[in-house]
Amino acid sequence: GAPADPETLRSFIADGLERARNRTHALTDCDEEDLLKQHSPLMSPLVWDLAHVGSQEELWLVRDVGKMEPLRCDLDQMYDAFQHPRSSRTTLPLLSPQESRKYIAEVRDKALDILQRTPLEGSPLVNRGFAFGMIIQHEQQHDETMLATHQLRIGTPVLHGQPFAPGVGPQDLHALPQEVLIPSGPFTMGTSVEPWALDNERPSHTVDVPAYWIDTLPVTNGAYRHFIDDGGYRNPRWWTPEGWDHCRGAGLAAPKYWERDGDGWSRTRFGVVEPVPDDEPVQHVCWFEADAYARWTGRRLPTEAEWEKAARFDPRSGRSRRYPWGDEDPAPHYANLGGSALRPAPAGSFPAGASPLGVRQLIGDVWEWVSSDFRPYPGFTAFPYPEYSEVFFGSDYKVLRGGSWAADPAACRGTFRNWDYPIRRQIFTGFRTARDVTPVEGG
Ligand code: AVJ
Ligand code: FE
Repeated sequence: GAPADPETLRSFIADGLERARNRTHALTDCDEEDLLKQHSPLMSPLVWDLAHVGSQEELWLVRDVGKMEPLRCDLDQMYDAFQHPRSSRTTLPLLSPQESRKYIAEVRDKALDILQRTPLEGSPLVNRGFAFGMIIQHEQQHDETMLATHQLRIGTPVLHGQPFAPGVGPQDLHALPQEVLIPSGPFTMGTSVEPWALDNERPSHTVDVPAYWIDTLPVTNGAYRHFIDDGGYRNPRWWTPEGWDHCRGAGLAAPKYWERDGDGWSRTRFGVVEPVPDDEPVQHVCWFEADAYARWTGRRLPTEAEWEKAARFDPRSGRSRRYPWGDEDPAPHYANLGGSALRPAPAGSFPAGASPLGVRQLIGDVWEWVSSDFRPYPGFTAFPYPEYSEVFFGSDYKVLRGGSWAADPAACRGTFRNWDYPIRRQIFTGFRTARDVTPVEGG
């Protein structure tokens, strides 16, 4: 996390900004045509994301924190996500790729000057470098969005996955219990102390959670296939009424990107066709599919509080950790984050990343749908702007937890909350299931 000492904090921020920018450049290092094209009505052209990260950086770091004159007022509307739906952005007079790179580099130069001269304390906006942390997270979130665009792209592959760190693979699968009992009792949810936590993660508050069982691992492709084979997509019994309408209307029959291949399944991953690997956490399922699968197994999705208690609660100390493995920042032996793998790790990987009670892969690999709607915590205040979270609160959006393989460590924590519509599948989403404790089990 953000260091306390101001000089160490400054270099930590500069490093975070640079890592995000390197990633942005790597994800936009393709033909002009690929950058300008609408790969899917669900996504912006990559060149919009490219300039949008600079536009947000100008707004918050150059104008708000630095109190400097605007560089490009004329771009504000064009790169405001609320002004133009994603499907319409190719019709805008967007900056070219070259102009976008030049613009974001100019903004970055100014932001780095401002970083050197701004005291990282005083107002909540700059305290412990918050605004800089917010901008790092913003760019990293758009980098994940650009990966979803790349996955939708048709054509010769331009991205190539890197292997996992040695020794993180599944070794003790046979010894792992299917599910873990989380004892009843209160735990601390959310945070008031994590310096770069966003408004929707705040404030910390106590939630009393009855005992429940939760899957040790995310649901795998192999397990999910049994749901398909059992006619899960053709049986309204497993679906909510809206879910069933959507399943029928959209013609859902398998996770997005799956194709029938003889009596098995294959999928295209960033332009390369491969068999669907049984041992990998399922991804590209919407909330309705996750919910239906859970009901088919006689179980349910965990609530958001259940997910966070499984991920953070340490029964020995009674306190909530920053991550399942403890308070240390993510590292390659703890979790699959950062986007370079281009895939989730096999279920059962990362024994070092397990929670105190033994739940695995809560951080990284796939975003996990939970049953809960995206709502504010008690005592929520929008900060620094209502359009980050507040305008999305309500019953339209479902919560996603834990971060995917495409999320960067800077934008992933035990308290981090993501959200999307329950029909969304182009994002890197999976899930795990839970169940109540029966009276016999004595919860
Ligand atoms: C938190 C991932 C839902 O991508 O819409 C990016 C993050 N907010 N720019 C999104 C965000 C503004 C947001 N999600
Ligand atoms: Fe944005």
